[in-house]
Amino acid sequence: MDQTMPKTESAEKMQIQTPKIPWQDRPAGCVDPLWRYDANPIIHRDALPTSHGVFNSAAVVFGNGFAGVFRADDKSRRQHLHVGFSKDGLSWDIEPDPIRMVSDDPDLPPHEMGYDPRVCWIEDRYYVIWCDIYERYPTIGLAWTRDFRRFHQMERAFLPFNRNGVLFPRRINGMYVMLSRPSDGGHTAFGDIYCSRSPDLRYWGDHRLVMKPQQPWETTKIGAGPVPIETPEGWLLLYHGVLCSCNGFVYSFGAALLDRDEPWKVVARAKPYLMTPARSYEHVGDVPNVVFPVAALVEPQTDRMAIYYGAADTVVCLAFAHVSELVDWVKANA
Ligand code: BMA
Repeated sequence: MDQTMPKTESAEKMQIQTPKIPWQDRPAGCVDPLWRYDANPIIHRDALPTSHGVFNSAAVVFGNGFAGVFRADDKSRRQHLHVGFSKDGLSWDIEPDPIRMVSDDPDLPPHEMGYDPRVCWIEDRYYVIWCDIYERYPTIGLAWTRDFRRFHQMERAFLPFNRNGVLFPRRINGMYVMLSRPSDGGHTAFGDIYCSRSPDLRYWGDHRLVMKPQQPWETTKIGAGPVPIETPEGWLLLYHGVLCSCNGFVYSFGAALLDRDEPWKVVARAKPYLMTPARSYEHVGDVPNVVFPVAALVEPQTDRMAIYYGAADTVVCLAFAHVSELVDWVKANA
């Protein structure tokens, strides 16, 4: 349940204090289950000297503060992963050079480009999962790290074409579990969320369909967002959904609850979206009309949740919610 502070032996020995996650109270008059940070965006497109844009990025608790893996597209429009650190989760130092992964296997085709990273603590280390560009085609890249300095590249989870791989933060009935979205090599005009299981994070099987688009706001395709959050009522999943308007794609996001033991089974799924592009920084940018949730920090003792989302494929933004209210909202709006 506690995703905010991995309880490693070394963390206990070092008496690391769990940092407070970013937070702002719900604004007066707001009746929505989720509200935006009033100083969005928190990371601007030119955060790096070489960046064309910084967006769709993941943050986790790390030591006394936070670490993140950021999507930064450079000025030749190559998509890179960069590591960053923060004391408060709001103001970030992002390394100017992309992450260089290491591997003991000389036969493993090296990671070169990738995007939309998620970061997940499982048992004793952090796993990074992203859309990897392998010989020009998208598939699911995986790596692990303990220190956000050395990233160990693992075998790619699937053949092309696949995107939006998201790991569950613990084994379920002994198996690692991943959500993903089979796709094509372009701006895919379809997409459902599938669940796969693995005994070792290398060989994946037991593929099951979880959800297909249902409502008009998500009618073109859907894909998992942040690492699912375990609640007594099921795994709380935020996911993006895409509508194809006469002016192109519109990316919103919604929420569902998945069964705790068999997470390919949907317990409840809200019909309305949770957030849709509605601020100028979500409407205007490289790709207009995109809100794309990638990470969620949770503070179980306060029920607080801070959601990192990319806006308009240009900047990183924050939104807030109470976990229990979101769960109630999903059930009430299913
Ligand atoms: C998807 C991915 C995301 C992006 C979105 C909207 O296919 O490329 O990174 O945010 O399109 O452009």
